[in-house]
Amino acid sequence: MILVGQYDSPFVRRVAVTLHHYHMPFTRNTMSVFGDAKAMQKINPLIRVPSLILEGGETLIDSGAIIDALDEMAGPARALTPAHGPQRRKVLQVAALAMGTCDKAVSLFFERYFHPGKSLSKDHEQRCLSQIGAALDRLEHDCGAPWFFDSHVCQADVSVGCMIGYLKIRVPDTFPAAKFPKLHALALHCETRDEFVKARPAANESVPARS
Ligand SMILES: N[C@@H](CCC(=O)N[C@@H](CS)C(=O)NCC(=O)O)C(=O)O
Repeated sequence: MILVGQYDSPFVRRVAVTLHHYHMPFTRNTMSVFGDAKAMQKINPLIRVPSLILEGGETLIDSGAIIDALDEMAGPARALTPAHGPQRRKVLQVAALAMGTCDKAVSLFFERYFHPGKSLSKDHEQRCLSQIGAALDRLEHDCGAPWFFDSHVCQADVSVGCMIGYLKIRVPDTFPAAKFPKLHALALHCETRDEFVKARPAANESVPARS
């Protein structure tokens, strides 16, 4: 399998963490959605990452849909998301909130990055900050220890861990650790694990140059 995308994306990183967790071998294509847009569009018409190219050549897009396929390959006994019932709903809801927070964090980062100074939309910035802040309050309230659902690691932890990793590097003002002690502890716990260490962004997996 070939994972397309860079690890500074929380969406790509959560797929990589999941692949490592399942000990599924893969190689990487670290092309950029900005620098390599034309080539990227041949893989995903939306010019987005992650994509996962399967052994037979089939291409999957969207981290949620990709992880769903990986869970099926891993089988219900190993899957990071329970196969059915209330536990499945709970894990998927936390992952949805974490990935939705990432959507807003990416929007916030791009607003600040591509519209610096006077061209920045304060209204858009404030809306993103409000959405991210409220989502983090909810996640902090619901978070257990040492894992989100207390005793066992699951896709909620992978998604929240990758979300916090992204917030810290791209929009650090949104994540004051003292305000979110349970999430902060969860992220530190995640980052000690082999699958997270193996999926850390390298120095060259970075933001596009401003045009
Ligand atoms: N819902 C998608 C979101 C993917 C996404 O937003 N990826 C970002 C990278 S952080 C991207 O490729 N953005 C480029 C663009 O949308 O132009 C997923 O979970 O995979």
